[in-house]
Amino acid sequence: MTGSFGGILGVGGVGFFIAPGEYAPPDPTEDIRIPPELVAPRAGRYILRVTEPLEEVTYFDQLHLVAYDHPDDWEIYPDERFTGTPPFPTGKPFAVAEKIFPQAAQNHRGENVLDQIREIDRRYVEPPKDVRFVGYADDHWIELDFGEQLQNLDADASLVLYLYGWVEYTYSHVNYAAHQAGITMRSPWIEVPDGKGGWRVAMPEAGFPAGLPRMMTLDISSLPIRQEGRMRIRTNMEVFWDQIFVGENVLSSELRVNTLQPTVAKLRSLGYPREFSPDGADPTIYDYQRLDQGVPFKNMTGDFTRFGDVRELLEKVDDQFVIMARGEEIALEFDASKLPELPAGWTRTIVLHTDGYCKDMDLYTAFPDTVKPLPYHGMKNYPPQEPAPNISVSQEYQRVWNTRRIVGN
Ligand SMILES: [Ca+2]
Ligand SMILES: [Ca+2]
Ligand SMILES: [Ca+2]
Repeated sequence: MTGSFGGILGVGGVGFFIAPGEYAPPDPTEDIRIPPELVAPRAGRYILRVTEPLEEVTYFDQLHLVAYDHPDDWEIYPDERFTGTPPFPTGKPFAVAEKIFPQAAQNHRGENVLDQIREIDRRYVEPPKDVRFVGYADDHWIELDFGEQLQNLDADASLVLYLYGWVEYTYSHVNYAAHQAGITMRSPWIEVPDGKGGWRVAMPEAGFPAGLPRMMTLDISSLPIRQEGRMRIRTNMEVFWDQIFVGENVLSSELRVNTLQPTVAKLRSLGYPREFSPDGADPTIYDYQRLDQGVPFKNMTGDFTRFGDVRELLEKVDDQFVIMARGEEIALEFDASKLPELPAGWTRTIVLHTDGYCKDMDLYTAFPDTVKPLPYHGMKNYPPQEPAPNISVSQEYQRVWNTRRIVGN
């Protein structure tokens, strides 16, 4: 079976305009659980394609699979979400055995939305969009009531909130315009009852799903919700919630973890997978089987990584990147036979671990027309204010690998 799931390294965006003189700090790592139906090995190999269909440059520093072997009544999801500021999520696994769904859910207009958040089915709790600014919405919330279900949970067990959804990303130039209009984006936060019939902020930064549909996770052990079981998730972002539940983290030392480095990693030209909607709903899905070649995108000027075997560049985090342009892909294969046999009653969850950055060509993004300046892990933010350490190593890497000059238009 083939299929696509989208949007890696949204968290590693560099030069993204927040306010004049202020750019969002990138989080270079992302751990993405690959939907089990998409990752069944074929002839003993996991085969993946990492594509770049957007008008941007991607800098991949590291890329491998992590195989989590566990009892088959667990589901594993990494600690992942988009947070605007550090500390960034750890990427470590959470395990859920019993999903606890809200008994009631309503939106900011008081409408019952329980049905929309029960299943992952592209039926969402939808935001009241602000039509002037892509990615922005009016202040809104979803109110969840778990009833008494959380009261009898082990008081020491950590509690995790699972939110499956997606966001309409905004752009640097939209942030600029919104800033001019006096509007500030506020990413989701969590409120709990204040004991006086109102609500108070209990977690000012909850994060959001990093782009196209995926599960974000959030440790809410510290939230005072076990007694009353009520909380609100509130924001003015254009975010769509598809499924929401909580679960105790049942992870134990039983978990077995193995890492698989790619046996094949080839950088090459691809084209642009066509977008479609199977049901008329957003977001569209990329169809890898139907490619367009001519897309009226601009080019970023700079030295990109030469085509061919790039395994060496993806092995470790060393600021030596696969620098990839739009319309290109990395074709990856992993040898599944290197993994141990699964005990009876166990299953395997595959997570793609990536480390790197990306940069778009928006007019208000920092250095939107050039591959340089190259990001590096020690930088405080982008654009880096100091030159990268080990400049001679970096120059040698660039001389050897980045021999494919593209000139912008
Ligand atoms: Ca991360
Ligand atoms: Ca590297
Ligand atoms: Ca749904």
